[in-house]
Amino acid sequence: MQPFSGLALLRRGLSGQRGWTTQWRSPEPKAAYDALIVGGGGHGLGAAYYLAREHHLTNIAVLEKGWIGGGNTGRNTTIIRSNYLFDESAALYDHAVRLWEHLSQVLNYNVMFSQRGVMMLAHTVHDAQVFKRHVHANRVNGVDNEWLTPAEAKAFCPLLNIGNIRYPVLGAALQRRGGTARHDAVAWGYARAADALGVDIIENCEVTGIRRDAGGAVEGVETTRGTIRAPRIGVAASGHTSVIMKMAGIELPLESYPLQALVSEPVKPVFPCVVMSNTIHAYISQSDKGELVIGAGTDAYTSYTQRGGLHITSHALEAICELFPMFRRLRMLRNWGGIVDVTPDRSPIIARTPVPGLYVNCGWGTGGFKATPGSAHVFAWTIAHDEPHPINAPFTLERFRDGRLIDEAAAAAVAH
Ligand code: FAD
Ligand code: PYC
Repeated sequence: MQPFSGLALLRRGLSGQRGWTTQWRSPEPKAAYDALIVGGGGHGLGAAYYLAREHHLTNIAVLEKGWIGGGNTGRNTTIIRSNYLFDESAALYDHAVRLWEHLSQVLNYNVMFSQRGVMMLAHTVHDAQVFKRHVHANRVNGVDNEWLTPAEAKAFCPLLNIGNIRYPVLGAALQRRGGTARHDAVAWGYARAADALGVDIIENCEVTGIRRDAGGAVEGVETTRGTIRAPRIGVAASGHTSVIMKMAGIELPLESYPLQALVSEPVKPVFPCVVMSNTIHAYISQSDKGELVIGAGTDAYTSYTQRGGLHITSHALEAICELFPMFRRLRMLRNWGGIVDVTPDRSPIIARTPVPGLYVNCGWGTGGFKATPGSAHVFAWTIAHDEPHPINAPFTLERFRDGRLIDEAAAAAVAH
């Protein structure tokens, strides 16, 4: 895309946007492709982009049942960090952070990545011990993380109330390279770049069945827009992954829960960073539009309902108002939910499956947005080579059978 001067932009806007072109094509599905990606969120679109750019597989399509980015990619609170405990996770999430650092330039699309720092509050002795363990483990892995005293935490985020509150702030872990990005720009940026390399992005196309040949390998999908054949299929459908994998006879260790968030009316820039508190189930940042972006823990029950609920919202707001009393008089604009796919060890599955030609990228639970470029990059590798990239080799489906779990329940940092 050519950059416009302010005047050129104004002229185009006033001319009814004449001359503007769409950012990606809207093709009819072909009868056959070399590979299909199911799910047009960041992970699916990113995987298609890396398949085309790095593995030269361009006769491929992304099938999305709704509109791209309409799932969790466009519903999340955009927190990016890599302060996970285990070596395997540090390698995966920091791979993503390193790709985020150049993503706008690589895609020539401003994803508004802002490394404003993510601070995780400790309210109990147990929290403090866990976070200090994370700080040390992260540093061993070359991932930045530091322990702050309550006074240092307040200096970093001056609105924080460290006074006499129900859950006192005993300290905090700060990852300065963490931050936020503009969620739908990530979907749009990958879509535009993938389309430019020849990838077909097909919206309003729900996968309703997976076809297998006599030997059991995949040979295509049934969709609401007809049968599409392909010898390789990658599924990146977050909360609906288990529904799709069941079509191929595979049962996954996933539970799908709603995760809710809300935003306030927009205000002037007042909040310089991201603050999270797992113990009291709330976290907060400020978007570039000025809205305070606030989230809660997962709902208590499994469900496919993408709605917000007042009881969850009020619980999160009680916590936020105690930590940041100056927000007590802010009005809230809207709330919503997304469906997150949670594994028993709170780590993702990025792997081949027992069905030849079928690959899965799922189990990101409450925390997959931060991983988008890294996850997409290694998933594309896995599909192209029919074997995992060294970074995702530990994130198999078999680990749940073999007991090689990567337990990141504490690093997930959002209560489930
Ligand atoms: P999605 O973006 O959900 O894409 C999957 C797509 O598959 C969807 O568009 C869906 O329509 C499509 N699909 C489903 N079934 C079919 C079918 N049968 N046929 C065709 N298409 C299908 N993560 C963080 O790292 N930081 C955060 O701050 C954060 N906050 C969150 C806050 C909320 C409220 C929620 C809900 C999630 C949050 N997450 C966060 C998690 C994060 O959003 C997800 O892990 C991530 O976006 C998953 O991306 P994806 O591309 O795998 O899935
Ligand atoms: O994984 O950092 C995270 C996160 C924050 C809010 C939801 N998930």
